Parts: sequence; structure tokens; C-alpha cells
Amino acid sequence: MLANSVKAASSGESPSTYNLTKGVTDISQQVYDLHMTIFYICVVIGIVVFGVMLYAMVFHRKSRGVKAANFHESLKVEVAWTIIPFIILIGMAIPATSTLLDMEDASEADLTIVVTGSQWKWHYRYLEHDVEFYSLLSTPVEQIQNKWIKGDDYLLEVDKPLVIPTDRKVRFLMTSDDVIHSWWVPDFAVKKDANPGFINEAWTKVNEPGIYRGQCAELCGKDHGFMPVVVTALEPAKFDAWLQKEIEAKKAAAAEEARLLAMNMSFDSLMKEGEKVYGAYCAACHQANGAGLPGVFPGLVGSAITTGDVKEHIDIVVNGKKGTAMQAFAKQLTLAQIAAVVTYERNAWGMNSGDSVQPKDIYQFINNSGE
Ligand SMILES: [Cu+2]
Repeated sequence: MLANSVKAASSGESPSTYNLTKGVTDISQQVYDLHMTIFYICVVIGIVVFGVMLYAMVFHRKSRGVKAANFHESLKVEVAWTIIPFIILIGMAIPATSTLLDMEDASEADLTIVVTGSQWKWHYRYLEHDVEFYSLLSTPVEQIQNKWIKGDDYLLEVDKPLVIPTDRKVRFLMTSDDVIHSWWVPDFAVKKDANPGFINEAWTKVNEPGIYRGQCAELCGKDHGFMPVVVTALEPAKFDAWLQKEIEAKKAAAAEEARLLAMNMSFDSLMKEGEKVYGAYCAACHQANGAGLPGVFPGLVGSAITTGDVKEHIDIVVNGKKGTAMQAFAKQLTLAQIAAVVTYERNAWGMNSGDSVQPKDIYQFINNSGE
């Protein structure tokens, strides 16, 4: 389990990387104990069954002249091999059921977070607060392409981790924008499918502050391995301060957006921002050099969209293209980010059209098309 071996390596402990993690919540400890209990029961059953078999084969073999016993329709034997497994199964089911019931009981949470999977990133929304953001893979492409040495958290790092408080019950509502994903953090013993059109519940109460890493655990397409989960657990007071800062940052961003609407961004700043947005949101499909993947994702260099009518270009970025993997980015990106990425796509890779698209153009487009 990659996530554990990474964590163990950084904390100096050396728990076996072959076993389940004990994790950092009461539930994960319960799950671990359950796993060990059942493992030991299986070991005992294995030893008894193979022991009896070996004993029978060695001491009752034909060459010793032993005659086969006949206990057909023996009531005693039949009752024994019905009752004994039944008792073992009940013995396993009682603790397992009680843990499962605890895991499913997301009631009386202190905080609710809507977790939305999409190809190929996670979106987090703090339901009771005006805070939401996307969490994207931050491993540099150069590491993925084997040009740079891979970091310790290779493919398990994001630009903006989910932040939760310790010692408080956090409820997760899982859903998806497109296909089935699964939000998995081994240290919390939380692994829950995120299904489009459904909401699944899970919860956690983390005992120790720290950074916990996980992955999407449901094969969800080309970049399934590139949508990690990173959760930072902060002490409650620190968490409250973080949340307050996020709320203020959001207000500041709205003010900045209003300011940008009233002015023109310079071509250089559009291109710089555009390159950043392109790398984070577009390059996974259209590739960093804009060439796309032939037959799968269209190339952008010299394409009808990037060289044609600006309005159509804005339209496809804002609204996406139905029936394809092209998502609608209106809600994922700010007006300035959309303006920048459209500008970038029309001028990068030697196209130099000179077109520059401003945040207010995007604002007008969205509001005139009745969105
Ligand atoms: Cu996924």
C-alpha cells in the first residue's frame, strides 16, 4: 500500500507494508482489530484442517494396511460440521456488524463536506460554509515522463489538499460529475464510491493532526491514477483559522474579479496565467504541446476552434461539448482564468494570432447566452 509506506517512511515508524494500516481514527483501529481477529481465526482453522489431513495421510496410509473407515450418514459428524462453522461465522459476524454499523452512522456530524469526483480531479465543498475548491494533481509532468527524479509523494500530491479538523466528526457526501470514482483514504478507513446522480455518505473523526494520502479507487478512465486524495488534518483552532482565511480569500477573489471586469489585462499576464491554467486543466487531454492524442483528444494547434471564431472557442471552454470528454469549465474556472486560457490557446505553440480575450468578454458571453 503506497500511501502507508510513504507515511511510515516519513514518520520513522516501521509498520509492515504487507498489512492493513492501523490508521488514525477509532474506526480504522476497529477495522484493523477486526482484520487481525479474523486473520488469526483463519490461521487456526488452516492449522487444524491441514493438520488433520496430514495426520490422516501419514498415519492412515494404505501401505500401513489401514482400512478406510466408514462413517456415512453419521449424525454426529454431520451435526458437528454444520454447528462448528456456524458458530465460527456468528463469532465473526457480531464484531463485524457492529463496526459496519458504526462506519455507516454519519449522524450528528460537526462539519459536512461534499466530495465530487470528476475526470480527473476532486472537488470539495464545505456545505455549511461558503468555501469550495478543486484539488488537482501537482506532480510535475517531467517526473511522470521520467525526465526528473520522482519525489517521495509521487502521484500522491495535490495543489490544494482537503483540510479537516481533528477531534470533530466530519461527514462526507460523495457524488460524481461523470463516471464512478471512489474516494479512498486508508488511514481513515474510508473508501466510498462517488456515483453520478447519487449521494453516498461516509464520515471520519481523525485523532492526530497530519497529512493523509489516498487515491481514487475505482477505474475511471485514462487518468484514474492521476487523481490522488490528500487530506490535511488540523487541530480545531487552526482549522477554524484556516476556514476563516478561505472565506476571506473568496471575498477578495470576488472583489478582484469585479476589478478585472472593469479593466483590460495585459497580453503578457493573460498568457502567463493562461499557461498555468492550461497545464492544470487542459494538458491532461490536449497534451502540454497542444497536439492532443490522435483519435482520442483533438489537437489544438491550428485547429478550427483555436483559429476560428473567438466566440465558438469561448463557448466550448465555458459550456463544454456534450457527448465528449470536454467538460464545461464555467464553474471550475474564474472569468480571468477562462479569458487567459483562451488567449493562451490562440497564441501558444507558434500560432501567435494576437487575439487577446478579456475577463469582461467572458462575462458578456456567459450573460448573453442566458447562462
Ligand atoms: Cu476517479
